[in-house]
Amino acid sequence: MVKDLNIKIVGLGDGGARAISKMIATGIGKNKSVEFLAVGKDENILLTSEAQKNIFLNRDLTTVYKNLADGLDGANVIFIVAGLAGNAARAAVPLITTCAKNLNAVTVAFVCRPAIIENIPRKMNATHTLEKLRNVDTLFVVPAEKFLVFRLNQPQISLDELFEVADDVFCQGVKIFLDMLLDGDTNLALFKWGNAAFGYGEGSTALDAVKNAVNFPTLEADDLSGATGIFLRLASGKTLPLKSIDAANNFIQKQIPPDAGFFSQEEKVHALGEKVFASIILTRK
Ligand SMILES: Nc1nc2c(ncn2[C@@H]2O[C@H](COP(=O)(O)OP(=O)(O)OP(=O)(O)O)[C@@H](O)[C@H]2O)c(=O)[nH]1
Ligand SMILES: [Mg+2]
Repeated sequence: MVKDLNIKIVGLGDGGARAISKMIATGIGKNKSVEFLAVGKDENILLTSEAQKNIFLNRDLTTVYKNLADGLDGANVIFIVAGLAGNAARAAVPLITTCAKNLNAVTVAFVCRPAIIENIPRKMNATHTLEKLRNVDTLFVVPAEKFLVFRLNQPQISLDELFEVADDVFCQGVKIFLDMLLDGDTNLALFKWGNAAFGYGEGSTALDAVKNAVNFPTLEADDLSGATGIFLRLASGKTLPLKSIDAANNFIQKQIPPDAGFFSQEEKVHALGEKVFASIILTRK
């Protein structure tokens, strides 16, 4: 059990740095002990980064490792946010997972696979880095094309616009995960989910919110039937009637294998008002 969570969120490369800047701008993690680090080789991106610590990536990996170890010191949860195909991810992921091991920290990665139109060296980087990411405790991989589904009404979307969607979706994913890490005693061993996916939905009832969450574009149609475990969090400003929570839980439980783990948690958050917000983290083989 961990009493005081110390969370570090590391953005790797231009993509990762942009994603964490958005997290900082939208106030993610501001009521928890969260610190942001940006790691990259583009000085312009690092100069404009709002992260508490910016680590310049160069060929001197010993110094980079030392800077990372300094930046990550004290962490018990480390998030990695990156475009899988980047050179920053390729260089820094093994260093971060080594630091995490030394700190005995739980590692959670949110990464996007390169878009189909990206070049072959980048795709090879992605394959290489994905292998290294098998060492993390929880891994969310979203293919870039998935982000198109969030903008079906915008057929002329550019690659840059697509990555803006990616940043928003990663903000949402990190927020979901942080919300599930309750303050006070947290059994971090529970947050080692392996190959995972997340979904998010809102509604006027718990059931509506859950239905929307399972239809979140990052989830596949057969994700529930193949799930090994589900974590569901329902949050609302109003007190949810037990019957409504039951309906939401049942909706999920009847779609997952009988031996899949199912955990659900409710939280009253005054600022949320009348709406119900459902977040799902799903684990799969
Ligand atoms: N989430 C997000 N992903 C991005 C963004 N821009 C690019 N990507 C994706 O991330 C991958 C890595 O790109 P960068 O983040 O620029 O990589 P880098 O580490 O700076 O290294 P280089 O490969 O040298 O550019 C790309 O192949 C894209 O798939 C962005 O703004 N946000
Ligand atoms: Mg780049």
